[in-house]
Amino acid sequence: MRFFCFLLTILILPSTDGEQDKTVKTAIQDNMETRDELGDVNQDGERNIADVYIIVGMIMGHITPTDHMTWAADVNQDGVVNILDVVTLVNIIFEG
Ligand SMILES: [Ca+2]
Ligand SMILES: [Ca+2]
Repeated sequence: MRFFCFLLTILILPSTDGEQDKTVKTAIQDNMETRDELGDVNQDGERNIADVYIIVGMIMGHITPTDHMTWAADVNQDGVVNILDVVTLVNIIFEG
C-alpha cells in the first residue's frame, strides 16, 4: 500500500505541482488579508499603543520592518508609511 501511494505521488505531483504552489500561495495571501488587521504591526491580535510605537520606530528608521509590518503599518493604504498612518491608527484606537 505504501509503495502504491509512493507511485501515485510520483505520477500525480509533476502535473499538479505548479497548481499546488499557486493554491498554497493564494491561501497564504487570503489568510494574511483576512486574519491580520491593518495597524496590528506586531501581530498580537490587537491594535494598541505598542503598534503605534513600532510604526513611529519604522518612520524614524529605528526599526527595519518585515514585508508584513510594512503592509500593516500602512493603515490608510496610500502606499507609504508616514505620520498619517500613526494619526489614523491613534484615531482607530481611541474610537474603539
Ligand atoms: Ca498589535
Ligand atoms: Ca500610509
